Amino acid sequence: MRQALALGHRHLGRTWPNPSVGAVLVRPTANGPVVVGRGATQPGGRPHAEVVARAQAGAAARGATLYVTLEPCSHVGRTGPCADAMIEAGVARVVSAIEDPNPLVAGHGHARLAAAGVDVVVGVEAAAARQAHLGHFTRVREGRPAVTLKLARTLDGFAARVGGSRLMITEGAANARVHLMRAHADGILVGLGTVLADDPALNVRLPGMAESSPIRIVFDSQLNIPLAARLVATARDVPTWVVAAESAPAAREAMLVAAGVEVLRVAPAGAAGRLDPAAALRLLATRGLTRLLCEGGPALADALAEDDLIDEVVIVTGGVRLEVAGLAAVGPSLARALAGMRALPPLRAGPDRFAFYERQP
Ligand code: AOF
Ligand code: ZN
Repeated sequence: MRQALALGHRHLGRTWPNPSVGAVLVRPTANGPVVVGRGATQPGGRPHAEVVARAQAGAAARGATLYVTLEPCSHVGRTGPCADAMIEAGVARVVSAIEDPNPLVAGHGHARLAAAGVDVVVGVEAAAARQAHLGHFTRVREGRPAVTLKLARTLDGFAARVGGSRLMITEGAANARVHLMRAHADGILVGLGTVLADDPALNVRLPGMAESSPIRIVFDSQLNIPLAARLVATARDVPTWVVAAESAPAAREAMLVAAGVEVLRVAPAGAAGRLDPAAALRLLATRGLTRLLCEGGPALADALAEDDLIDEVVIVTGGVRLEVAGLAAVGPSLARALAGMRALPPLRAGPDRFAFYERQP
């Protein structure tokens, strides 16, 4: 099952609207069990993991055990159900980590296998699988993508200078790790303030991983993003969505669209034309996004925390000090949210430190 989880992990960020599932087919032989097929959900969400593993195994799937990180599907989507494919292939046993919360599946996949005489075991590595498929769970159950907040802060706790000129907080090894986090997200979210302060590119700049750049998303209620911003200037290379309130000027929308940006309107707007973060996330889920990495800034992070929309937090503390008072990295609502979260083991990357927090189950 751990191998299956590792296989699914490889395609995180590339299978939306589907979860990235991993599957391993193992066949008993006189010399002990042998892996005969491996699969992960393919980029774009199809084919499903089980079908990939089965194709690799060929006739060796007969009598094999399938280890799979999510219940095999039972619905007819763009192809037939994975449960039926396993039955046809003669798979003898299915070890599944967790039930699929998708109401089209929701136990029917396991039941179908069992009814066909397949030995079914459910619940192996369930916690790891729930974590791996967190975005699928939040999208199906809450109608929103899972949100991981990443914030960088100086040793003295600041995210930026007051007035907001660009401030580099972390270095090489930490930055590479952040780029990997980006690659595993479906979308990267920032507020307009971060665009104005940092003019970020928000792409994946790891060797060989340029194609893993997720969709770049800006919450910008009134469409004030400058046309000269890097995100706008490169919108034809990496998809860029700007989420705005209904009240934002149509003329601005036309200019952004001409530059290759996609503008999404959220209704109803919150107070004074502001975006309601929960409604904006719901819209992103209807577009198929399951996993968002929010890279700030502090105002957006606090607004998300206030509405209880953050599932995971990653705080990267760089080795530098600002020395003067700057913009606090952690606002009051985020501090409250963090106090209720569970801290996971920290990690060092050069002089920088990563602290991880997750929502209590
Ligand atoms: C599986 N194996 O590898 C994945 C599954 O639109 P479709 O037909 O591709 O179905 C999408 C649903 O299938 C998705 O919402 C989730 O419930 C399940 N994903 N199931 O058996 C897989 N990715
Ligand atoms: Zn399937």
